[in-house]
Amino acid sequence: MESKIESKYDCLHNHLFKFIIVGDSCVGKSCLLMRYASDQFTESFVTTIGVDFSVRVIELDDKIIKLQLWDCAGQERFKSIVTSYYKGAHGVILTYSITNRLSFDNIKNWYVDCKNKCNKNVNFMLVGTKLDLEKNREVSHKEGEELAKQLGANFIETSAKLDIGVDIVFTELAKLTMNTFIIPKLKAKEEEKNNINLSNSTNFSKNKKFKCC
Ligand SMILES: Nc1nc2c(ncn2[C@@H]2O[C@H](COP(=O)(O)OP(=O)(O)OP(=O)(O)O)[C@@H](O)[C@H]2O)c(=O)[nH]1
Ligand SMILES: [Mg+2]
Repeated sequence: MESKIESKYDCLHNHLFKFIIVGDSCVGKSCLLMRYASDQFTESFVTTIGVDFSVRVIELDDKIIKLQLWDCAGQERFKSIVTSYYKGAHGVILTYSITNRLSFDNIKNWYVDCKNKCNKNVNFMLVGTKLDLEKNREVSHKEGEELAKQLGANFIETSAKLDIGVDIVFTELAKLTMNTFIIPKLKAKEEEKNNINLSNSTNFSKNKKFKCC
């Protein structure tokens, strides 16, 4: 019964995007996802074992997009399991906590890992979490912006606790994915169709001329 419902639900989307969320342990990856997927937040810390998975369906440019969201554990001991989930990702959410300098310094390592193992055209969002803890800030907004520029990523600071900027992370990444992976394919298909029509009409006029003579 459950699989029937799932397969019916699967038919309802136009596109499926796979996003992974990576970064050091305790930066707030699971909380970001929990806020986005089920509008909840918890103060207690339960470290992710391996990977967790959520789904959210959104509408973008009149299309239904199913977002497959993979929450990757930040702890080093899960690294080899986690990296096996990078394959096929359309988007990467690189997370650090604005209250933790080391998590920011480690972003470059997460970036290199993903760059090596993900799709060639994968898009990156750099996300500074725990914006509500301004008094404990160790990484300035400007530093975040500069790193994002270096990595060719979009940048935003968020608070899962106060629900600030969370939706933007995912909708921006979905828009980037649409522009990188979907629109070029649709344009190529359209061009191919036009070329076929054009060559058909040329053949038709050639044939016509032949008959007349
Ligand atoms: N104040 C505040 N705390 C947050 C926020 N997001 C997460 N936290 C807290 O940070 C801790 C770690 O959050 P998680 O989301 O479990 O961290 P994680 O990055 O998934 O960690 P791993 O699963 O070990 O990789 C928890 O105690 C959360 O309550 C936030 O926006 N503001
Ligand atoms: Mg987690």
